Amino acid sequence: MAKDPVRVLVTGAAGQIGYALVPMIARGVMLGPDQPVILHMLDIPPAAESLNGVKMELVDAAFPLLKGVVATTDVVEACTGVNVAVMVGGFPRKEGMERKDVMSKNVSIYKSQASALEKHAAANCKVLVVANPANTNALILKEFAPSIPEKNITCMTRLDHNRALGQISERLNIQVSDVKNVIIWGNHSSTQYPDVSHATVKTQGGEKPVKELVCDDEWLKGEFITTVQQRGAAIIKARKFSSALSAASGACDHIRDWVLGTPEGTFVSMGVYSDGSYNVPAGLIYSFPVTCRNGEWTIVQGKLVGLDNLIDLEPAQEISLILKEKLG
Ligand code: NAX
Repeated sequence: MAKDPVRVLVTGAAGQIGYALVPMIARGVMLGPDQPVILHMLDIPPAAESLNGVKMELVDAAFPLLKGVVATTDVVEACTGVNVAVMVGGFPRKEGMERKDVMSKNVSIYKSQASALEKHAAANCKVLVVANPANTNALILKEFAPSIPEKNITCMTRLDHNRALGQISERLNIQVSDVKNVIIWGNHSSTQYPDVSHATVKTQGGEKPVKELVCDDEWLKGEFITTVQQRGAAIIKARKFSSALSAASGACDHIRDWVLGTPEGTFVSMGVYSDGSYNVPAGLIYSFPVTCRNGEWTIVQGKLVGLDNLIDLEPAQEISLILKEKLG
C-alpha cells in the first residue's frame, strides 16, 4: 500500500541551497524512494516571483513522488502540518557586518518561524537548521519554541562530516563509501574540530583505521583539519558562490539518517542539544557523533581521544547576549 505523503518545509527555498535541495527531496533522496512528499517552500516577498519559478520547475519535472507544492511567503501557511522542517532561509552576513548584527537580524526571523512551527507543525516535527550561524540559530529556535521537544531541533554539520570523508578518500585514493566514522565536534564554523581518531576504511579483510592507512600524523593534525575547516571559503573562491549542492546533499543525508536510521556500526555528525556529554554544557547545540534508530538520535559515548579544548561556547555566549538585549 502506498505510504501517506510526508510534508517537508524548506525555508529560503528560492535561494541557492533551496534550488538544489527541493528536487533532491522530490526525488526521494531525503526520505526514501517509496516515500511520497508534499513540499512546503517559504521565502520572503522580494523572492516571491523567483519562488514561484521554482514551483513551476517542480511541476515541469513531473516527479512521481511529489504529491503537492505549497509556495508561500506566509510563515503560518508554510509551517502548517509539516513533519520535517529544513531551515535554510536567514539573513546572510554581509561585508562589514559584525557577527552580533547578523545574530540580531536572525533572532527576529527565527522567533517568528519558531512560534509558527510550534503552533502549526505536525506533532513530533523534526527540525534541521542549515542557515548560519547554524548552531546559534538552532538555539534561538529552541528558545522561542519551548514546546518542541529539544531532541527535535538539530543543526547541520553533515556537510563538514562529508567533506572530511571526501578528503580521506582523495588522500587514500579509495571510494568515499568505504570510509566511515569521522567526527565533527563543535560548531559549524572554522572553530569546528574534524577528528579521524575512530574513522575506518573498508578493506578486503574487514576494516582498517584511517590513521594507520594515512600514516602521516602531521597531515591528519594539520592540513586535513584546516582543509575541512576552510572548505566553504575555498568553494566560494572557486565558484564565486557558497556551497549549495553539497549543502543540499548534506541536509538530505542528515534527515535520512535521522528518520530511517544509521547503518549498524556507523556514526554520523549532527549538531544536537547537549545533555552534558563530553562535558559540553547541557543546553548548547553542539556537533557530536551520533547514531540514529527509530527516528531518534543518541550521542555515541567514549570517542574523545586526546582533545582537551573541545568546548566552544560561542553560541551560548551569543544567544544570552542577544536574548538579554531583545527581551530586556
Ligand atoms: P541564498 O542567499 O542563496 O538563499 C537564502 C534564501 O533565504 C533567499 O532566497 C532569501 O530570500 C531567503 N530568506 C531570507 N530571509 C528569509 C526569511 N525570513 N524567511 C524565509 N526565507 C528567507 O543562501 P544559500 O546559499 O542558499 O545559503 C543559505 C544559508 O545556508 C546561509 O545562511 C548559509 O550561510 C548557510 N549555509 C550553511 C551550511 C551548513 O553546513 N550548515 C553550508 C552552506 C551554507 O553556507
